[in-house]
Amino acid sequence: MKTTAFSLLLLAVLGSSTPADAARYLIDFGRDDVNTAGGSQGAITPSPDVNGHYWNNFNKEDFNANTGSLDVPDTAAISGLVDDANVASGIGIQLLDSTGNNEWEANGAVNGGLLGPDSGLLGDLAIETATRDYFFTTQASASFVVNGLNPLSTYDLEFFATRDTGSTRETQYRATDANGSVLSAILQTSGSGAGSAAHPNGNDDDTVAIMGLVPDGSNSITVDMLTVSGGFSYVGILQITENPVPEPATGLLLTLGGVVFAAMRRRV
Ligand SMILES: [Ca+2]
Ligand SMILES: [Ca+2]
Ligand SMILES: [Ca+2]
Ligand SMILES: [Ca+2]
Repeated sequence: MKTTAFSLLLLAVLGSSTPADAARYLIDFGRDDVNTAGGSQGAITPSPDVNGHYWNNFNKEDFNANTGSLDVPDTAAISGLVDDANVASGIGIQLLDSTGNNEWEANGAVNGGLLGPDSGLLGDLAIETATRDYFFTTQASASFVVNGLNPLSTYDLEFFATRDTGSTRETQYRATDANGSVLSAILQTSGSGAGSAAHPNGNDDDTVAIMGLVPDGSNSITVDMLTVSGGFSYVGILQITENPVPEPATGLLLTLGGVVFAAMRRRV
């Protein structure tokens, strides 16, 4: 899996202090119109997948069953996400109707979603039912909230999106966390250079990540999806990694202090 150099640097820094058992949540944004005559846009990602991982599906059809309509209600939400090992959580995702415009729509493979994803390029996110469909906006921005988070943890958000088409399109993902840090990353979904030789006009080889986010006072992180160029922005897969809080350093110091103190006393 390719990520930005910035993300890799952060990953290297964070990796030194992050326990190996960080929980990961996989969310497939898209559609469930697999039985539609004339070609279907999207499909549910079944769990477990071929890698043994469990997914959460955020499908347009769960909120708008008309397969001829792309509209996702702008207040749609999912809750009770499971992690990739099928452990339940209180985490949810709430779309926001921030402007009163039609912010959220959904589509898929007939309109540039990725079929036949390559695990050599996308790692274990290369699951066709997840890469083939997506949520998108034609607005300047569309936002959602990740809620039910642990205020003591930090979170990394990694995004995959694609739309195979000739025009250059870029999506920026941005979040402001409880410390006031504004973190963002831009992904080219479409146009020349978006993908590998197999899909030169559609991203099939990149994800972007924003890392180390601290939930706000409502145990939430708000993500803004910004249309940087080309008139559309997209989200096809969101991966949320919850980094457990490292053991308090003070506890370790106190323990060491106690050991040193005891040893010194025995010498007296
Ligand atoms: Ca909508
Ligand atoms: Ca899907
Ligand atoms: Ca998807
Ligand atoms: Ca790419």
